[in-house]
Amino acid sequence: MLSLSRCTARSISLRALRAHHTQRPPLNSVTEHDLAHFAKFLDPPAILSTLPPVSLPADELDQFNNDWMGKYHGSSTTVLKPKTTQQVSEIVKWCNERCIGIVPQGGNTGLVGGSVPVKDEVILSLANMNKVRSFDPVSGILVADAGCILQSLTDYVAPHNHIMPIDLGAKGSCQIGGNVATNAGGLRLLRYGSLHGTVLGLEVVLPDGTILDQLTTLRKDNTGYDLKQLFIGAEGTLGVITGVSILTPPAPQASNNVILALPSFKNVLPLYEIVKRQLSEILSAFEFIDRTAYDLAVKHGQGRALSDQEVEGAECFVLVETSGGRREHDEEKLADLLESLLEAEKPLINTGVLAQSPAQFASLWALREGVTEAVSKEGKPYKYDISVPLSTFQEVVDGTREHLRSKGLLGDHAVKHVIGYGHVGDGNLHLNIVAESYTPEIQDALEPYVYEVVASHRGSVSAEHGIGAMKTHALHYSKSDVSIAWMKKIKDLFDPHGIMNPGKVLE
Ligand code: FAD
Ligand code: 2HG
Ligand code: ZN
Repeated sequence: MLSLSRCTARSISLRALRAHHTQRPPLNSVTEHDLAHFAKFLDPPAILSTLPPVSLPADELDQFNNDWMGKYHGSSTTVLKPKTTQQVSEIVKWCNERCIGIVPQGGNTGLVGGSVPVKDEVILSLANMNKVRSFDPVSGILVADAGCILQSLTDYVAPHNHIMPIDLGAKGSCQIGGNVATNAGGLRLLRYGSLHGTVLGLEVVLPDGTILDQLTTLRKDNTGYDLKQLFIGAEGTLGVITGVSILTPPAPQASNNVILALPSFKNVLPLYEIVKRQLSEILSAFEFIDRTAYDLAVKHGQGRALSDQEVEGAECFVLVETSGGRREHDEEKLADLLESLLEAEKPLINTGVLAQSPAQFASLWALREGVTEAVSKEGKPYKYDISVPLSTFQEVVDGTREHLRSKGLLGDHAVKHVIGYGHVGDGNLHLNIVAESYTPEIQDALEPYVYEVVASHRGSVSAEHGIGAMKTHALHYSKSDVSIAWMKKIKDLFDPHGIMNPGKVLE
């Protein structure tokens, strides 16, 4: 009976179909027979299933089937939680032979629907692969299981005076494997660059179950094609990342931050130029939130509100962080900057609020990092994570608001807010449309409108969150037909049966 559902039986026709990546045969559902196989090498607690003999109630799988925003919903019957790379390999090999789709899942904090099934694929959770494998305090090179939570790695390297090169609001839940799989950007990219640079090696289980061991700890290694780069940002469509080797920078001896209140968005760019010039090597973040984003963060208890006087007349805010080697030196530079900004003939800022203690430092950051959380508490968010020229940030936000108004969709019972925030230093705008509920009318008004705006600026439809299930149809706004055709060839080469995270990245 098993051989009937094995996709190997269809390999001849498959070969003909491979040229047409989208026409693969359908994937199979998990059966009791598959569970019996998994039980040969996984402990009972590692198999969560609504199927017999496990027979859990469906709601026990809700946290795995539904995404962080409550926007994307899968209907998987089975979640597997392996503890070792070998177990991951056994699972993937079996699923490949049986043509069962697999969704690798980290902390399930992704914002593009990539971490939950589109149908009933098996969810392969990395949560039980959470050990640090090695850390060298001299080089700062950390090797860890993919399921380690980002915050726990930050805590692990801190006593050795190192920090992770990546930081983001989801750090308490997201996993390093998920960060690598999405090539997450976050709040430190301006200083430490992207994971394409800081990840030194990966261990990956390929779609046929082969373990690709590239977990090296070398800073320099020019030995032909750098295969690991393919898995950074592949969102689980080419294999399961099981181990990560990453370069952690030394912890800065001094960190400061300040929130600057600006009367107009027009001032952001000239301000960025001045801040870059004056702070030079100690500038480590330049983040922006517009007034509505700030108000929502305050309304939903993210960070400490500034005083009425400090926010009066502010159209937007910029958070500047410095990280350097000598406290007095950095504080002097920041104080000089503030003085020159406030005393300028035509000041670009209304005021600046400087953190005076670690608690205030964290509170100012919370105002920026907490916007995502605040938006989710306020309503249902439509999230566009785009790269466009800095000079167009405000135009894109205002244009979207006007567009929705012209469609009669702005108001208490449809779209409540259109907000902009993000990583100015990286040219990355987060355009969030906060609605009362997800509706086809709002969806149709936003797309392709937003993507056409992005394309008109030769921007990217995904600056850092990825494509997931949300933007497969929009990939062509940022990638040429030739690029997409080569991406499909790569996908087919690694995963001819299309089992790895089906329906994500590529249609
Ligand atoms: P998941 O959400 O579980 O998965 C994301 C994708 O990666 C899926 O396609 C999944 O299949 C794949 N995947 C996960 N683990 C593996 C693995 N081991 N092997 C192969 N594929 C895998 N993103 C940013 O870029 N910058 C930010 O500043 C940022 N801030 C955020 C703030 C908040 C409050 C939230 C909720 C999200 C934020 N995100 C941000 C988005 C998200 O946190 C990141 O994309 C994060 O890297 C996802 O990690 P995760 O472990 O939760 O992965
Ligand atoms: C951030 O920069 C994250 O805060 C999340 O990338 C952005 O929620 C969003 O749209
Ligand atoms: Zn971001």
